[in-house]
Amino acid sequence: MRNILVIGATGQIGSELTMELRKRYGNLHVVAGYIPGAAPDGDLKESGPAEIVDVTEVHTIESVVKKYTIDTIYNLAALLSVVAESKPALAWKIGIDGLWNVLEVARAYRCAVFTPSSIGSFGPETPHVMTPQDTIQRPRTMYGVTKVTTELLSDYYFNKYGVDTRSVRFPGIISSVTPPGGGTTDYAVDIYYSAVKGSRFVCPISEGTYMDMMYMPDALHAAISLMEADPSKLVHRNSFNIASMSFAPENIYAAICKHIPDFRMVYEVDPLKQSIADSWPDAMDDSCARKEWNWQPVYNLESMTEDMLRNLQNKLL
Ligand code: AKB
Repeated sequence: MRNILVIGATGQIGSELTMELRKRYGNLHVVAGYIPGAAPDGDLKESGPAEIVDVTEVHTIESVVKKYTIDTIYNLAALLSVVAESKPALAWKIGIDGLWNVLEVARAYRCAVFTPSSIGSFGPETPHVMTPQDTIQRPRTMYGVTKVTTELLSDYYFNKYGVDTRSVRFPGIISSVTPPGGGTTDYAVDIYYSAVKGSRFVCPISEGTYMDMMYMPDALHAAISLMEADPSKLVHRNSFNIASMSFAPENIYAAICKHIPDFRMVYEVDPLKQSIADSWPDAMDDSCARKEWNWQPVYNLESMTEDMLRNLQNKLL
């Protein structure tokens, strides 16, 4: 039985990952780590332990790891790509100084650590189509710089100290539960809210801009199954390309229109978001993840759209 700490448990991925881990390992075995001002509520609060954990304050990590004899940490503390461009120092402090603290505690208390990377770890010189697992990574965003550093530092702690670090490069994650904030791929969540509310969607990303995206259940499955994978089969660790669908705004719009034919979308391109999107892959090659730990997604654009619209109709109407 594992004892798990999720850092950033009230964020977009953390809120659902914590509940999924509690289903799997038992409520009392999964601690929701949150920062003051982002306390858990509802099921997340009721179903299991919650503690203040601020990655920038190493003692808050250490005391929770000691108190609950934690052996696995999911470190989800980060600023997303757009907001990191306006707060680069904070993005570094949380993403890298915070990771350093997590890895130091993991080294001392022999914890395994999952810290996600992202499609944002790639840059304009990266091959955009079927982006290979091992390729050039020269991002020009602070988010990307922190993600490449995350990959390198996590591998360093594995090679130098034997800390069991593992990671995936997440695409844009789509979910109906907790909205993302400050990302380049957020439009692919916002569009569903507009469609269900019956409002016109103003798309900040231009027609023809392809990016990898993933439905939350597949993202959760990826993180958990990688951490459960047989380590002897892992050639790579930090970090694996994972993919399930790649689309441009006109594709997701068309998928929604099959269910809501009078839905309208117009383009009003945001130059920052567009330049970030243009520097990211169109679609990644995830064959190493498939081979080394049997990664296999379930959802495609059509099945995700059906599920998203059903869930948001229940939530909003
Ligand atoms: C973002 O858009 O910043 C994130 C990501 C792809 O890492 N969703």
